[in-house]
Amino acid sequence: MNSPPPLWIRNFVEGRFVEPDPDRSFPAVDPATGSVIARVHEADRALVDRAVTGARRALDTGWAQTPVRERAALLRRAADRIQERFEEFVAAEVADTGKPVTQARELDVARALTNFRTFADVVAAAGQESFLTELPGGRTALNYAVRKPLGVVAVIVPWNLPLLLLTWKVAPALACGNAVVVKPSEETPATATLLAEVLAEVGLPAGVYNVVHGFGPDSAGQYLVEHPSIDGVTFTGSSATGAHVMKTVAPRVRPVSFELGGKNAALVFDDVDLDEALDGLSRSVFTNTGQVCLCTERVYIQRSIFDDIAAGLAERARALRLGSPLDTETTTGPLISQAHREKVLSYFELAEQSGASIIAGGRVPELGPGLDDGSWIAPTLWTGLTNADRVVREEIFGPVAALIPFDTEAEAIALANDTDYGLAAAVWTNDLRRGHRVAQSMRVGMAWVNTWFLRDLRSPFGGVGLSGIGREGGESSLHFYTEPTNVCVQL
Ligand code: NAD
Ligand code: 6OD
Repeated sequence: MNSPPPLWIRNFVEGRFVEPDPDRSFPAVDPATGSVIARVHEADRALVDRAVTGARRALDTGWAQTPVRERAALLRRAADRIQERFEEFVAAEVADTGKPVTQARELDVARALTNFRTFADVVAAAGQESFLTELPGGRTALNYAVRKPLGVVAVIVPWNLPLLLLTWKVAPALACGNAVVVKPSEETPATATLLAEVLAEVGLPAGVYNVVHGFGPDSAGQYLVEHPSIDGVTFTGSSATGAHVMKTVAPRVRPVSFELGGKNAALVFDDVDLDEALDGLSRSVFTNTGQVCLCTERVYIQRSIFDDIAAGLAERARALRLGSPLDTETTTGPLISQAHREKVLSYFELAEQSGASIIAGGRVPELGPGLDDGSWIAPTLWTGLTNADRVVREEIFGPVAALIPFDTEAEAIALANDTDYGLAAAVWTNDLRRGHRVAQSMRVGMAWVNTWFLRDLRSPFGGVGLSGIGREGGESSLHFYTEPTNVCVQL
């Protein structure tokens, strides 16, 4: 019997899907089941070149000059069209990542709509900087900055929140009149491809949005960042890859915006409402199976409530429901791949070697036929570790956290800031003054008080140290995706 032809995930270049080459392809795997769900056409250097060259042509033949109100209207139509095709996006994201369908609906795809609508509003409301300069003799000069698109922007994104993170960059880039060449993660190619259909349907000119599939080194990612016609790179991914990308673009002095890894701390003070803090902590450790750059992997707890918080968090970890992503009762999906699970498990071993006690999880769960070939892992909590241990210093990117006691506020701040990363922190306290004080003393890009991952997309997002370079969000995005020309007129 003949097997059915594979479902192809294709590259999108110059406004068209490219005929796939079976000799240059790789499988897309559902991490919940381990089964192959599609084949992905890996772009070669020539195809990446066509994408970049086509993007440049699209810019030069009119997109860069399109009036802002037209670009904003197009972004709004894109959001409306994603809404119409909502369940297709949900299904594609769930199949690629294994994440629970409820999360895909409420977070991933919902945020794609909001990303497009927010940046339509932001760009429509944006003004220009101007200064009236007083000169000797009573004369004046008018300085004003004209903002122009950055140009052809390489957009490279990871697998954890594929559509959310992609549209977080594509929406402002298009709003500002750029053309983009997108390289989604090799693990999650589907929704970037679906977005190509949507953007074509709502009338985005050919060549403005391109998708090239493949890996990083010696593949589409590297070909893209090496391309001499790229005007800037916006990248979300690991700190190691970010450093590599920076080195690649350095000889051509291209701007980069980097949203990188994290080893985020939560600081829990003894005045908290225990249940409220525990619900928040549980969300911040386990959301998306711990595969969110903002997830908490270090929980510092004031000693007098350490046992209560440890017991309550362990209870919540055990209550999480691992299972079919399509079951609306499922709270927790698999890790993205077997390779990533190997990495996470290597930290389980390290924790054991460092003398940690496991108070929840610590193993590969058995979920029964159909799921046992997936890359599942039990949500896991350790006590007995210190900031000196690798498990507490390195990003693991799984549903795990180390729980560590502290005595004083000063000690908590020092422990939380004792990291090479600097993405996010969450402070849990009912003392308003302490909340502000501690949050402001965190060496991070984003600090929350009594909440986590609450986002206003107009506020700056990014990290310090190994966690990144630059900020995106609201005005910060407009700054990255445009170049100003200052005009000075003596009056
Ligand atoms: P990764 O760095 O391995 O890959 C990210 C992307 O870069 C992928 O598309 C990959 O194919 C591409 N890539 C890899 N090598 C490349 C190269 N040499 N040149 C060009 N492109 C290359 O990261 P990942 O494993 O996909 O994602 C997990 C990491 O992303 C974690 O470290 C996580 O913290 C980080 N992350 C950060 C944020 C943030 O906003 N700060 C958000 C999400 C994820
Ligand atoms: O909420 C966002 O805009 C954002 N960039 C989230 C990043 C999550 C990291 O995994």
